[in-house]
Formats: sequence, structure tokens, C-alpha cells
Amino acid sequence: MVSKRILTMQDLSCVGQCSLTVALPVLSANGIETCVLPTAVLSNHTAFERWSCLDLTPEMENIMAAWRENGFKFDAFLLGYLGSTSIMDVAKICFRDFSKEDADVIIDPAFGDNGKLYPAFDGEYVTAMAGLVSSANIILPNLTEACFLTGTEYRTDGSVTFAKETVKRLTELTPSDIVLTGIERGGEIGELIYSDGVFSEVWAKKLPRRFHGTGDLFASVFTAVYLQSGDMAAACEAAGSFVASSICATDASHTYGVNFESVLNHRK
Ligand code: PXL
Repeated sequence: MVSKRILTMQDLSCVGQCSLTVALPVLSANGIETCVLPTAVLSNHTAFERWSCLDLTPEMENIMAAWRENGFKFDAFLLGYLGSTSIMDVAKICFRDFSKEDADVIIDPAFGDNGKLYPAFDGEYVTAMAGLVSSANIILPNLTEACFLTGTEYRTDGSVTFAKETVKRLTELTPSDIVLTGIERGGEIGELIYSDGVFSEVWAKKLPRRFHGTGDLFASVFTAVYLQSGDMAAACEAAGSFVASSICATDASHTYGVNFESVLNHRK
């Protein structure tokens, strides 16, 4: 069987269980040939007090020049935390030059959570991402990102009607399918899927603890299952369940990411 080949483009945080250090093992363990285009090298993710960051935009261009000569093409792309607006222009060139026919472009905007932007980002980054999502065929924003992208005030009252209105506003930015992640109602957490003009919802029991990097984990499992099944609801269910198992496997003293490795490895 020929496996699908994906290119995942996101930062390499050396410590912190997020972005590439999550996407690479998860996609590979799911049988997908996983190629990487690191967009930046950070000492660790930006929820730690200090971090260093080297923007790799110039090297990405060198890498892509070699790839053109080698004739590489990809069946799919998964984008997460990129790091700077210049990388978004590189990403568009990358889709143009390295897509196999009908390649899937899955973009997790990955710039904020809990109503706030991550520390390294500002309005300019959000505007550039609002432009980039027009190239996607699936986007995976959380409610914070959906609100920033559409200029909507963030609300935490768990209204599915508000989530639907926000998704409708996102359709003005992109023709893609939309999976709004991590929406909450009562004791549940779920996804709102918008595809071909139709909404559907996936719900699961919400766990009381929150950790960093769970959005990246969700996006990686979602992408793996979606590429194999073409079923967005099944991909949301699998991703939600994997994230929940990883949270349950994480010790309370471990604060910067989740113990997804033990779940990948089928150990308790
Ligand atoms: O998990 C998202 C993420 C990825 N990469 C870096 C981050 C964050 C979230 O803060 O800082 C560098």
C-alpha cells in the first residue's frame, strides 16, 4: 500500500510537547509519511517565562529551491504555529509548487487561546493569517482564533448559536470546510463542523484540567484520521478521544504539555 505523504509546516519548539515535536510522531505513528518544514526554532514554547526564536524564512526558501530540483510533491499539508508573517507568503508558494493534484491543505491558525493572542503575536499576524486561510480546504481554529480572524468580541458563555454565527463570518475569509475546536457547553467539550453549508457537532465529556499543546495534538490526530477516512466527524471523535486519554495520562506536576507519548505507545 502506498502511504500518503504530508508536509507539516510549523515551528520546532525544542522543549514543550507542541508543534513539530507532536505532529511528527503522531502522523508517523498513524502510518503517514511525514515531511517537515520547520518555520522557526524556539528554545521552548512561549508559555514559559523565557524563550529564544530563530525565524527560518530564508532557510525555508533554500529548502524549497532544492525540493523544486528534486521534484518533490505532497498529498497534504498541515500548518500550525508559524511564527512570523513572512512565513505565510512562503507557505502560499509552497502550496503552489509542491501540491499533488487535489492536495489537502489543513490550517490550524494556532495564534491564541482563552480570548488572548500568544505572546509573540499581534494584529498584523492575525491579518496575515486571515489571508492565508483562503488557501485552505480545512481550517481548525479554536473560538479565540475564530473571533480574532473575524473581528468578533470573544465570549465564554458556551453559546452554540454564537459559535455558529462566528463560523458563518469565517466563511467570508475562506471557501474551506471549518472545524471550530474546543467549544464548550455545560460539562462538555466539542467541535462544530461546517461543510457544504451544513453544521454538525461532535461532543464529549470535558475534563477539568487544561494543558498546553492539546490544540496541536488535536490537529495532528484529526489530520491523520481525516487523510485516511475523509470523515471529519470521525476525525474529530478520534482526536478528542486521543487528547482526553493524553490528559488523563498526564501527571498534575507536568504543566507544559501532555503525556501523549504513553497513549501513542499504548501504555498506561
Ligand atoms: O501549542 C501552540 C504553540 C506552538 N508553538 C509555540 C507556542 C505555542 C503556544 O504557545 O508558543 C512556539
